[in-house]
Amino acid sequence: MTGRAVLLLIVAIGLPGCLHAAQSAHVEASHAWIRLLPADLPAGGYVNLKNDSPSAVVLVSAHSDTYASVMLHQSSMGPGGQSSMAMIDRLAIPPQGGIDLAPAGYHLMLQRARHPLKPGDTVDITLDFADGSHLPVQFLVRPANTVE
Ligand SMILES: [Cu+2]
Repeated sequence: MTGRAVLLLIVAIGLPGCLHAAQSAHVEASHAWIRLLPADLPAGGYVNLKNDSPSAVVLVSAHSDTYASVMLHQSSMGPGGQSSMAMIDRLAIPPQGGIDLAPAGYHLMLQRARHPLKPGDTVDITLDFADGSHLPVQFLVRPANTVE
């Protein structure tokens, strides 16, 4: 079987689970990962998002069966060089453009894991957009000292 055939097969098998919600046709997610922190510390979720449509797509929330709380956050550097973060309620992905959720910038703040996680695990997180569409994304759990 060629690589392309395998990919098509995976897509075909994956489809039935998505039929209950309109899947975003225009946003593509890649490089999705979670920085796992010790104990019960909140973990950061990162992903590169690309929008191939002629209009902006707005990310408004995300949810997961694995975490009781998933929030959109933005980290920023204060005047004293202190890093802080704030909740945001929308994040626009420009038309024919992209936005990266990455350390020290936009991220998903993941809190209260419902079961213990370890590096190498995968976590399903669904991104919710303002137009009512959703995008399920599989995030790879990576260790706290991961350098990006
Ligand atoms: Cu945060």
